[in-house]
Amino acid sequence: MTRQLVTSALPYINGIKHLGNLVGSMLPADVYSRYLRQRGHEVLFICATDEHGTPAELAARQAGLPVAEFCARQHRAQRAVYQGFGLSFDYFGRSSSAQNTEITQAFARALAANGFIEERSVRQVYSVADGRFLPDRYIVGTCPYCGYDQARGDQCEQCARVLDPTDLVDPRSAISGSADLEVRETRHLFLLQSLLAGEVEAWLDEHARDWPVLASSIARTWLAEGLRDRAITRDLDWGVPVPADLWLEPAAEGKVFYVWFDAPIEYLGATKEWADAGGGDWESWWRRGEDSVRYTQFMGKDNVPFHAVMFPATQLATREPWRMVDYLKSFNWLNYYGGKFSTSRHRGVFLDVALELLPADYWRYFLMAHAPESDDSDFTWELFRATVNKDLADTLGNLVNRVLSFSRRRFGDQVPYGREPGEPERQLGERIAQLLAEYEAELDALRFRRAARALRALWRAGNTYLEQQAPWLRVRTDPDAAALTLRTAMNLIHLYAVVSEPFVPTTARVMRSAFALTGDTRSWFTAEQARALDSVPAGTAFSVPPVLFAKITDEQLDGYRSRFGGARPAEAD
Ligand code: B3M
Ligand code: ZN
Repeated sequence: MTRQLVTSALPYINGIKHLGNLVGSMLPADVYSRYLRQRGHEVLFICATDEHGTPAELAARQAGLPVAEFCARQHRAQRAVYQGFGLSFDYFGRSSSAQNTEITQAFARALAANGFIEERSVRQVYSVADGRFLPDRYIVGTCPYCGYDQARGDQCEQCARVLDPTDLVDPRSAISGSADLEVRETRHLFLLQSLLAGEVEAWLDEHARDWPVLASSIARTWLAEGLRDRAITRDLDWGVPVPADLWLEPAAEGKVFYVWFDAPIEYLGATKEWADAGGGDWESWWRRGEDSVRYTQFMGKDNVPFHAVMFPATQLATREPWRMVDYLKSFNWLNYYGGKFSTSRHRGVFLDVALELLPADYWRYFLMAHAPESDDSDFTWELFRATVNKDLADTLGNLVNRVLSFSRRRFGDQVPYGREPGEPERQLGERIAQLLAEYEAELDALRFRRAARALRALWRAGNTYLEQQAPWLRVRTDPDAAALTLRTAMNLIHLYAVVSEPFVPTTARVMRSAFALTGDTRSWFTAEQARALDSVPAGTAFSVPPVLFAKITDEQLDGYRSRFGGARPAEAD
């Protein structure tokens, strides 16, 4: 079995994320990590909060907290929510950690030593009232093209034109509103990416062949537009300090690395945090050596250029044997009634609120079954209800409760024997083994919607078998036949408990613990075991768990729609 390194894009620190963020990175990474562990791989699943940059500073200011304190609190809040969703990170770190600072600075020194860093003077907008340089997007003014008066210095949101801050009419600071702006000279370190374009391209040629089209085409487009040198430092206080020895002239005070420079390095930083907390040897995961590690990344499509082009360029430029991504899984957007989920406008469903409404498994299953893989997909309460009620409540939950409670009523607290399996059971075993193989193939290929479909087909096969055998009727005339059906169904439940775990881990645990199996260490089913359906022998004591999934009622649906807004947003919104 190979060692498997899995990372999810790092959620930004400025607030609790929404369902779209979850399904675009952390949740599929969790499903995949759980699956790999169950298949016997050694897995290291790493994530962290991405804590630097201007948005963090501004959010802290708005909360009236020093930025370090704000980030510490937000980190705890996000961690709690991810725990609530059952995300099985081996470590959930912080990009503001000492470990990340150390590795980021070491990376920068290596880049400088190899001649890939150049100090340049640039002219940038300075806000006198705010006492700081303003990033382009924090300068607002009137768009010279369409007259929109809230256009940002990097782009007009109304006409979508890309702007330069100096294009704006009546520019002012987005932070204070002050118009007292000047253009000042400042010095920054540039990473000479233009020198690395050929290498990155060669690397992509060799490694991106089997990536999903979404990821490889974004990477290609970026490369085709040309890799430009880019500033990797900023005039800010909050961030990884730029070491003094990297500047030509001494004392470039108050400079930190750009957040997108240190954020991907935090994948390594968080691994070192894990190691320092007693986890293991971090370098064995990140230094290319003899032993094989497969590295899979998960992210939304907007993050692809940074992971497929820029971070690889940085890694290559260190001239050190760092592990680079083997497979990059990227996602489109999950929309909310055809419009964007929006953190700033509070549109859509946020993760803390979602968990107050319903248990994690309802969300996990829905999101993965409708993951925006090949296209954007849409969250609507109607679709959510239909999925929960049909797949989770009717198909899986109902089978479990019906079989166990009926068997207890008719045959007592132990799995009944009945008679020897016959042709229907043989056919069922065949079907289950075949569907399980499909499910595995989809998960191996990281096709999550199709994996969810195969899982649903496994659950359905059990329902079909039960309908055909109808033990509820048969029990009157042929109790042994009914007992055989129930025993077989209970074996299905045990199989479902094991193989559904990546998608619905909490429910899987409940299903599994219904059976008093001694030494139940099975972590997966081979084809042969799936065909045999005999992991729960007759005589095993069992209990009937509470209803696994409650159906979402009309009143609930109405309540959700009116609370969260269940309609297409007006175009101008
Ligand atoms: N924090 C995602 C975002 O905020 C960004 C990902 C970093 S991954 C190294 O859009
Ligand atoms: Zn405009």
